[in-house]
Amino acid sequence: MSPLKKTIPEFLTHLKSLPISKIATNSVLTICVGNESADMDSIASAITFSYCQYIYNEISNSEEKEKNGLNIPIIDIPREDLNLRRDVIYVLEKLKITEEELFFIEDLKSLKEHVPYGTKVNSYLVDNNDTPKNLKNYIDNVIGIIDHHFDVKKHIDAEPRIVKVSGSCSSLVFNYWYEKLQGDREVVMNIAPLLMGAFLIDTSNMERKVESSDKLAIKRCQDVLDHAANEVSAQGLQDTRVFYKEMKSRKNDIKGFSVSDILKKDYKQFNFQGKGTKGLEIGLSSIVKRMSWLFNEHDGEAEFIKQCKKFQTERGLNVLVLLTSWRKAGDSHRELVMLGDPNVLCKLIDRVSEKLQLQKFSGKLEEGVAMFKQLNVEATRKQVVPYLEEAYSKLEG
Ligand SMILES: [Mn+2]
Repeated sequence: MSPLKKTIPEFLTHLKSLPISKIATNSVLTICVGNESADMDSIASAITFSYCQYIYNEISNSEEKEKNGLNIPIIDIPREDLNLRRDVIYVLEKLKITEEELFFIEDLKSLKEHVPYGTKVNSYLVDNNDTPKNLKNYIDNVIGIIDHHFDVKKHIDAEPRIVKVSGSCSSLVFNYWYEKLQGDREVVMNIAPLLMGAFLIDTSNMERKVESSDKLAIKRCQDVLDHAANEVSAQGLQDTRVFYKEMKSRKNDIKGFSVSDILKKDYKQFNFQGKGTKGLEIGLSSIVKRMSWLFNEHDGEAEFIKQCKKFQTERGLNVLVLLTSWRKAGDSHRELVMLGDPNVLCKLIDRVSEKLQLQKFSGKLEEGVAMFKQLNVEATRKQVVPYLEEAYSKLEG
């Protein structure tokens, strides 16, 4: 076996200990970022990518090492918002990674302030194929992409540029590095909890959206875990059912959160371009409880909607969309709620209604609120966003 390599927490501590001159070399600071929802998959993908790059550099010759350099995994939210992601916290605890060892938007800002004048920020994007809007002002070049979202065909020269259907992006990141590192057993052991965490959440414990990339990654990972059944680091991962249940119950635990916390916990914002000159600023929150639960917990429908409108104003949104999903007796359920200008809502709904099989159950469209059951339960935000964007792109005026 090769000499012991750094674990992920050791790698992160190492990064935090380095002087800025070692982090930004040759006038370049390289980072790796997931998407702004900062869910399990995005965080797992970014940490895995940066960690594997580091290990790869360590075993490469000095020329190669110099060429690749380090990259810093950035989580695209403010530090204080990590606590809203209880499933992520659970997996990080398993890995003995603490919040202080991670890098958030503030950390990128601080790094950028401290690098020598003229330093460029190059970024790898994972779980995302266009520069996240929160970080637009910090990133100069996109140099590599691994993602499983709709391909917006930007950054065509990125290397690697892997954009394909996969249950979780972490599977694609894992496979990419598994091949480059020739299946290094120790590295697989170290990243296994991140891969398993993201994969199990994204595929609902392998019941939905499992693609060939996921099957390959899990097989590779399980083969290593099976051979290490007695090792501490492999424990708790063999029984995926238990691991999934633990994560899921934490992910679904949003009791006690404010409405604003619920809305920003799994949130993405876009600017859609239409035929007119004006773009549409649209925010989409994925929520793990149904609307009736939210109304109950937050002083009724009127008060909940009032808080949503406040959030909408604070973020300068023309449209706010809530996508709720939950499971009951083994069946999936979804709702889609839209807030915004009645005229725009009406046209958008008209154009996506059939694809999403929307069935109105509450809200007054003339007051700018419409609530639907979404009978097409397979469509997650990954599909809803391009549907709405296409609908908006065809609107007149
Ligand atoms: Mn993802």
